[in-house]
Amino acid sequence: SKPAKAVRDAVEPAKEKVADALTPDVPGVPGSAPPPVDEPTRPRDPLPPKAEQGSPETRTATGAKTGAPAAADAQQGAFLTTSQGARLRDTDHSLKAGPRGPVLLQDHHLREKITHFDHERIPERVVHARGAGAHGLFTAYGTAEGVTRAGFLKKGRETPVFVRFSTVVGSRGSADTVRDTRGFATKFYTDEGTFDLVANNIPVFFIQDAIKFPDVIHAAKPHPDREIPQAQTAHDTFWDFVSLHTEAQHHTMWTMSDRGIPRSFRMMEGFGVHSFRLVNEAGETALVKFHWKPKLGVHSLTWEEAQLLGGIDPDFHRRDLYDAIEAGAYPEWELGIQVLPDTPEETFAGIDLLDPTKIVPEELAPVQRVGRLVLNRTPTNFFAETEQVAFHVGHLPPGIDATNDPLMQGRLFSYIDTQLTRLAGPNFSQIPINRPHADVNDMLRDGFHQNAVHAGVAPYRPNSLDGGNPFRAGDAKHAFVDVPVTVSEAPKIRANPASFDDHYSQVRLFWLSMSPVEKEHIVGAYTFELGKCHHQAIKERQLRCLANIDPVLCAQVAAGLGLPVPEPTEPLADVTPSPALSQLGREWPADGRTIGIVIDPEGDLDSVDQVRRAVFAADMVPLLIAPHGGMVGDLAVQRTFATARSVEFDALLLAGAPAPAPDALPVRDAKTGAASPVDPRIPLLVEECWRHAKAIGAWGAGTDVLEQTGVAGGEGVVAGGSAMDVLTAVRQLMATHRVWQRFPTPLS
Ligand code: HDE
Repeated sequence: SKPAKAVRDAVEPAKEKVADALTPDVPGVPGSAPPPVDEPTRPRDPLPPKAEQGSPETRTATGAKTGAPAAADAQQGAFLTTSQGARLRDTDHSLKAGPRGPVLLQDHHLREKITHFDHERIPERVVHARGAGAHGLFTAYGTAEGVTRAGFLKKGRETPVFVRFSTVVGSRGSADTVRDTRGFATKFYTDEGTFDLVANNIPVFFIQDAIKFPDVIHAAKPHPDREIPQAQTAHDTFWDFVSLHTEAQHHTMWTMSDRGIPRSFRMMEGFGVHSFRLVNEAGETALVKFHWKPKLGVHSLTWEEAQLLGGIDPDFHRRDLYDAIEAGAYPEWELGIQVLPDTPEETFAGIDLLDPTKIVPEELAPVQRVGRLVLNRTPTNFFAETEQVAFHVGHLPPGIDATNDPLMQGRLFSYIDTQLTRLAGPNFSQIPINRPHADVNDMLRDGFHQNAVHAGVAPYRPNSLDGGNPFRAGDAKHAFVDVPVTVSEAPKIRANPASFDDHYSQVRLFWLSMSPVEKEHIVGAYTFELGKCHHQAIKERQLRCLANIDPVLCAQVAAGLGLPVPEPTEPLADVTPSPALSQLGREWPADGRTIGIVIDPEGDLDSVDQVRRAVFAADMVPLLIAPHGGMVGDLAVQRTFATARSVEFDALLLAGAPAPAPDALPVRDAKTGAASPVDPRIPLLVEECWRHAKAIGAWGAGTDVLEQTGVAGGEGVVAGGSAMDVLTAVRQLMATHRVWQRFPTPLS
């Protein structure tokens, strides 16, 4: 078809330049040349390379580079080429024997294009398949210098990082807001070698020994026969496993708590789980637990929000991360360490530091802040970066070492092993996102996907041919030295230490540390998940586990399931709660939060504009919701009544009571049956925001909507006064994340 006139005119000046690249009609075959330029835009100079494309190339002893110049990167030039750089005239038609004839085998471009496409997918991660990543910068405070000689923790040192957040159970295309543990893996590109802190948002794990990892994951993944449910723990095999392996009860309760449904990656803590061993310049060691503390606090969705989002916006967490970074509301965390003495027993306050199902309460060992992480750049290409990034617990710089935690020991083997398959061969450390920023001078050679052009003839040492290179580094040259921990004389044995048998005390500690409303959510989660199980024996077995944790919890869940309350089989542990575990009771900045503002095109738009600017100025995101898209006066509309849903807002403002669209069904007052004068989707917004305990504010005609929906005068509902007064009050309410008083609960 002929290009539209506007497009033709726009590309006209480019014709001359492009004409050189075109061949004329094949003699005797009229119309064999493509029509004069039918491209919608004109050729332009190559884009400047993106920052990460300038990341260090793989270096070798002699400094040989990987080869291709940066300008060879895809989609950087004006003309389409084959993978070999030959310019293409046509990529839309196969080479055929005549216009109606069969396709010729010689059509190399067709074969190259389709073959490459056929191989575009790689295996997804066996766990943590669904993820989102971002680049950032870590700046050290210097407060860890006494306990570790790691250079990146020295005062003021800045280290580039890449972080990948993930769910554990679901496939790559599963929803973000499912109830699950979240991964929080950070790659520090330090100048002493890469450090990967492969963490989760839950500080304990399901199992104590890596040999059981395939078992717990088989149990959590969809059933092998029907491959359902996707990304859920609410099914028989999961609960069969955790009720039979009572060491899993601690992690399971964290997953059933609000931690299992985070509001945002930006509002999650991260935990290294295992104890690590730090070593300082003097060779002294300490055991530490790593923590990430989010600037915005730890906050969660409600279960109903999480479920709604699974349908309305399955990419909710991914979108939230990218939107925040692109809006300049850079997510921030502080890295913290709990420093614990490295004694021969490897225990602290009676807690076995090698047991990954145990925490050390912050009240017993405070988290000392050692640096700040800011995520400030979204990936350029999801596959190249987020999908191909490969973390490994064994990527440790000098000054940080592993411990004998049997879970950690298994992880030290597993990550590189799975990546050999996932990234097809042993050279994935040469993929740009995985390239260390420290000089690499290894003697690893050849293999699939070898990108380096290694010079030299002697990849062995000692040698006398390559000038003796490479030499071994000593301590003074920042070598990694394994801490010479004494291994006790003990028989080889497949057994755990006796302290690993305590499966309930810290679960009770967690439960008792929760506020009443958090407890109610936990009861609701157990009741929902066990209610989805079909096997009676599994529900009863899990109730017996709950009986060993707390009688109130057990009785509440049993009541919901309609089952008798079992007797505990172990005495209830005598524990001291840890207030630090609760998400409530503090105030946090509301940076990057989203406020929905319902506007009436016929109403007072000046106050809307004023509020919108004030929301921006407070580093939050205002989204205007109107009956139709496009512009309302000078204001751009971001959501219409058709596209807005309460779950994407942290608070709601009503600047008017817009009339229903002429074709909308009337909404009726439940008591009087009278038709509502506002669009029916506005009461839905208000009711959901009320139910999810979000701050609601209204001024002018907007207050009529509050009256109509019956929420006027309720907790956390601000009405009347000027638009700016309402905004100020709503912002104050947002500091506690939700209006918790709306959830009266009998639990305490
Ligand atoms: Fe992992 N884990 N894991 N894990 N893990 C993987 O490595 C494994 C564990 C964690 O965004 C895999 O490259 C074993 C604890 C994160 O790319 C695999 C055991 C913690 C990620 C693997 C554990 C984690 C993974 C799958 C028990 C928190 C995603 C793909 C012994 C401290 C990293 C891959 C990313 C990924 C093994 C337990 C965190 C199979 C054997 C505990 C955040 O190697």
